[in-house]
Amino acid sequence: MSTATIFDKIIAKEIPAEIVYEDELSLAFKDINPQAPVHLLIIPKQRIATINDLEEHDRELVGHLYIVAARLAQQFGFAEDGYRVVMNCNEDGGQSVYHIHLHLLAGLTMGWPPF
Ligand code: DGP
Repeated sequence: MSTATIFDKIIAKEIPAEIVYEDELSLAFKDINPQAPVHLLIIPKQRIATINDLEEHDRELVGHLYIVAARLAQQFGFAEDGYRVVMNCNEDGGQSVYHIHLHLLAGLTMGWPPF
């Protein structure tokens, strides 16, 4: 079992977050340190530390996170202009919270590659 993170406290509503979507499997909220005009985090309520820890039975859950991201992009009105969805993994990938999360970034024209 992985170690609890700050995201468990957000899921439990023990600390505040600007929640923009919630269902039985997932939660989406504004990133505390936004890297774009719109920067949302979409997380599973179930704690999974990194992409490396995903198992076959998580297939549907991960798909669900992407569908939530797409719906939020539509809802926030930037689906057509475009946006970026990214999941960082471990130190070199830039992960700082060890509870998987999709970053949904939008509201500007992004460059590539991201380093
Ligand atoms: P990553 O570096 O990929 O693990 O992204 C973690 C993100 O989580 C980072 O962009 C900042 C955000 N974050 C960390 N702590 C909090 C918090 O307490 N509240 C909110 N809303 N976001 C947080």
